[in-house]
Amino acid sequence: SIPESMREAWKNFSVKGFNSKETFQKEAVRHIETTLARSLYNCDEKAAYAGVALAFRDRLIIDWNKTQQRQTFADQKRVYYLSLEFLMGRALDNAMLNIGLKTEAKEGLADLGFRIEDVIQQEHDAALGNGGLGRLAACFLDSLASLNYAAWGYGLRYRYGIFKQEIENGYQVEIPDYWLDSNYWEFPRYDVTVDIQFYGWVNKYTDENGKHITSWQDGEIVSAVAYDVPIPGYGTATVNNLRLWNSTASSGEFDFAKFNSGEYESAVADEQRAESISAVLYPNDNMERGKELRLKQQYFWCAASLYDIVRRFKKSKRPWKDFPDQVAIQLNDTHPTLAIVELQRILLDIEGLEWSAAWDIVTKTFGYTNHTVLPEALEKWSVPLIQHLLPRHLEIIYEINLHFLQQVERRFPKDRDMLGRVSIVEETQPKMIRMAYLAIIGSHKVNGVAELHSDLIKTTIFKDFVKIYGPDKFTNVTNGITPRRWLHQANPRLSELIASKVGSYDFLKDLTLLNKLENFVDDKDFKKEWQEIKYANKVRLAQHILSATGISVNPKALFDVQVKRLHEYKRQQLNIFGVIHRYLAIKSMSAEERKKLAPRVSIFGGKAAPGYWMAKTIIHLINKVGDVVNNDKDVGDLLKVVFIPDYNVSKAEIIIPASDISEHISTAGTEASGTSNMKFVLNGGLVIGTLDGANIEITREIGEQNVFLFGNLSEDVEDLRHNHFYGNHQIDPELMKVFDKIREGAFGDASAFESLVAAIVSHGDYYLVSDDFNSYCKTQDLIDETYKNQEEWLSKCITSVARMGFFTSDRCINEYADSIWNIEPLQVKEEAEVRART
Ligand code: GLG
Repeated sequence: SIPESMREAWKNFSVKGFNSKETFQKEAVRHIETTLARSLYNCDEKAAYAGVALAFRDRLIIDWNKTQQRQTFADQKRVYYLSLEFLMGRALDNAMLNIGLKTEAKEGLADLGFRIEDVIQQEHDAALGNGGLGRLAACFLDSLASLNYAAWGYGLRYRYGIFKQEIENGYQVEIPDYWLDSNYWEFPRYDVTVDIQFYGWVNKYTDENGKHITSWQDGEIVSAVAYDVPIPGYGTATVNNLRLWNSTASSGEFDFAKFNSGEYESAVADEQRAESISAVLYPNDNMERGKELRLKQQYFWCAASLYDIVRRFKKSKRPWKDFPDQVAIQLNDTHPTLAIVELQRILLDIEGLEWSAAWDIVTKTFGYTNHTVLPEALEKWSVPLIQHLLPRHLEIIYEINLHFLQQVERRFPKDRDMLGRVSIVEETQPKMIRMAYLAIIGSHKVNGVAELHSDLIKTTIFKDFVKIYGPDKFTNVTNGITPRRWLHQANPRLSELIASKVGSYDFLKDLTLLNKLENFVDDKDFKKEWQEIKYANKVRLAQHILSATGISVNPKALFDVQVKRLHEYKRQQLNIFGVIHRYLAIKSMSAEERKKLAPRVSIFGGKAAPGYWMAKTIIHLINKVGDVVNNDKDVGDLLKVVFIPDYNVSKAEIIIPASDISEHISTAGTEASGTSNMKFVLNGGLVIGTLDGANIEITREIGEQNVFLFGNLSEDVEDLRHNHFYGNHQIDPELMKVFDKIREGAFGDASAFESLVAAIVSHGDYYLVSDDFNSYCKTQDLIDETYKNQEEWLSKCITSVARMGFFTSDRCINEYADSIWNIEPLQVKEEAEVRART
């Protein structure tokens, strides 16, 4: 329908995007001189970064436009990944590598007087997530684009990401992370603005034609404005979209009447209330706190995203029953469960469908991923709160529940208790809505994130639902990580060495090709190079540690790393008690014995939720132990203890490649999967771990002889806990010595650590720290012994990397596509031209 002459004109002038060093330089300098109004004389590294980022953003958006057009013309089914968290980290390096123009940028920058490494360092992390769940979403976006799936992410554009952590006198201090000033990777879409309603009341009436109408009326309106972030695939022209919603006062709502009548302050207050919805990321990992503003965030984001998805579908003019053939929506945990209710509301109240036709569409559209069995993380919202904020949605939830319970009653007429157990409504005071149950009932598939976890949800928290729906509704998709960021970008030298052995960089698109490395396990030169790379990575980390903490560590020592969110179930306390045990052992050794010991650096990092006292106490203890051990002349280089402040994605990229041993030591049955375990092994480090989450599958893939396993099994945990309370609970004697030392005040004021010790000695040791202590320490001794034989150690590392192919997020996304979303990739013709050259 567009006239030929117009097409021609557009074609002549449409932007091509740079593809060489010179054209890159031209674009970067143009942005520095015009967009940023700087020049040769006042361009610092920050400005250079901004210019390069803007040049690459432009480059991405050209392919973004084409991708969106292509996907629309192909009329393809799209997948929408709804996640309250996207822990993206830095974008520039990733964009350069995925497009394949890093070498050009590096050389171009050098001519202009900048080192690319320094420029990359200027970028502020996009830290819109807490931990594994948010980073998984980011890895998924990378794989979806790299595999050419038509996929959009939907999230919130928080003004404040996860707080910045500082350590003062050994305590965690939280600093707000205001990151938007320096974010060059988004496009505001003021034309994509959706009005979102809250509060109000439900009006039911019969119209002049005798039709029953239900309408949600009045209340408060807040606007959602779309901000788009381009997501480049690796070695393909596909650039997908991450759409983040920003809340503002509705333009109709900023009350000029109030403003003119002198109520300026109250008009401003409305504005601020609206903006507060997308203001902050809740900083809790694996823990829900039931705050009203959080529920507002959830509805705001679900409603805006669904409005967008439905509008896109309606453009196709297809009948409603086709909706699930065009749209798959994946719920990343229960946070977006209200989307189920919102779609049902749209279909019923706005589109006028019958209940069962609408519900059929809804359940075929949604899939739900569970990420945890921890009871404190399972979301419940109080009925009065939902009633107040979303009155129509509460009605619909009750009706969903009614239909569901009737169905259950028919199937299990004799099981009276069943109804109470599986009801969406928990009969407490106040009544609570169980979001996980609603998510299961409203989805066609439910998946866990590692085999053990997927089995556990079927036998524990969702057991009744397996009886009701049968086992096929429940499935497993073991998590994965993107090798682009977590190998190629974080560890370029190792990536290059691997490419030189396996023949090309194709392993970054098909990670199973790593298995060719097994041929080189005995190759002396190869091993030497491998070892040198690890050493260089350790030197780089040692430099970071020195500048961040003032502690000097020896890169020749064994680096033992535990970096992840602080949580009792992840058991950083077990690690630090083990460190104290080691310290006491060193103190009691003769000089001769000390000489035989392998020097070790124990490295910790991770944030504690600001309200999680016990987690903060563990950080405090780690720092206090460090103060004592690091300054003890008897100990010297034999043991150093470091807490790296403000662990985030960009720090992970420095820390992970430098690890010899990393710790994944959760109480068996508590860590759904873990994903850092995969990153560490992929970077040539070994792991010490419990038989939990993905550790089990990693062991199966790389071989038991290459993993340091210890501790009780998940099937024994319940009995052990029971015995702690009703049997004879004996604390491990070696652990008792550690506690005695703490209580003596060896690490400062003993009262600061009382609750930490009491949790184990007097309150039942819920996380089985004492039960696993002995086997943990013995396994650490075995690690010392093994490390002494560097040849053997290196063979283990190389063999492990060779067998890690399974853990790419590409495999994981293909499984979701086949077994849950039923979508096919959309092949890109230009792909051949867009090679990854770096
Ligand atoms: C969860 C779990 C992790 C899991 C991650 C991604 O605790 O074990 O690896 O999601 O599925 N809340 C989380 O971070």
